[in-house]
Amino acid sequence: MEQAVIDKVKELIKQAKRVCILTGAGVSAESGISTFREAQDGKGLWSQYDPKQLASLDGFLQDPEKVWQWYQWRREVNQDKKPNPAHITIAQWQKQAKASGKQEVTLVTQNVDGLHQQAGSDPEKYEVVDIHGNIWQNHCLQCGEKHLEDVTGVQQVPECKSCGGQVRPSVVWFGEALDEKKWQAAETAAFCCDLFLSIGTSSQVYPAAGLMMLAKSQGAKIVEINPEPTQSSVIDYQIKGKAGIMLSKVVS
Ligand code: BV8
Ligand code: ZN
Repeated sequence: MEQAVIDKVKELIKQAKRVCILTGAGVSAESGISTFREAQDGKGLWSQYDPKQLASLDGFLQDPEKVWQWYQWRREVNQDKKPNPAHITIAQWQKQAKASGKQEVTLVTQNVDGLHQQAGSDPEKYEVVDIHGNIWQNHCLQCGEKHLEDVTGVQQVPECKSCGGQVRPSVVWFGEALDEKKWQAAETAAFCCDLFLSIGTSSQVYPAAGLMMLAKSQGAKIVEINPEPTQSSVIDYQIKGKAGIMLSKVVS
């Protein structure tokens, strides 16, 4: 069964004119970055907290120091992580597609780890739309100004140089709206594609999880790559496996 699905998906990728790829934490798993749920490693300092609580505006407002330190811990444990074959295969595919002029490959990622960008997917050319932001950047909660200083090892919440406000990580928290422009680009990519690949995401977080339905509603073929298939009924082809291994099988 598996090989037949892989052959079919390989064919679809070759024929597709416009491809929309949505990635989640699973594509960074083989780089050693724990997925959102594993982030609480069960024994560490943070295991008693719920990530949805910490990764939320309310959580920050209630205890800015605790949320800031959780991000500092995540940045510390992830600063040496490198792109894995999944990130690299996608970036190379995008380059080849662009060079051939025959195919558009838009990558929408829920990940904030910056590994797609490190692998060569270029945010400037809208090749990667990081709809949940970027954990390596910070800005002021009050005035929005970017905080460009290096915050390595800073345990207190930094103060904004312009307005004295609180500096926060430039990620989208639960309960916060996504960046308008980025979300528009993501919706357009899902609406216009003829092939939608959902890779390494549990499809539980909205509005990102709705992109697959949007693609399906306008007739795109839906492919999922995940060792634990989600039960979404709109999926046409399910490849059960790790992104780093399966992607190199279907993208020639
Ligand atoms: C919004 C950045 C509205 C932060 C993230 C009730 C109350 C409150 C809110 C809601 C609610 N119900 C719905 C909502 C909306 C909420 C939501 O969807 N909640 C969920 C939990 C139900 N969404 C929001 O709040 C969004 N904003 O709706 O705003 C609004 C509108 C206008 C004005 C004001 C407000 C914002 C959502 C963004 C949250 N930020 N990240 C940070 O990182 O610190 S989400 C974060 O979690 C990730 O970015 C990611 O999106 C998500 C985790 O999901 P996945 O990436 O799928 O990862 P997960 O661990 O779940 O799964 C990993 C998968 O990989 C698994 O399936 C596994 O099998 C697979 N895998 C493992 N290994 C591999 C693999 N796959 C391939 N290869 C492998 N090797
Ligand atoms: Zn400010």
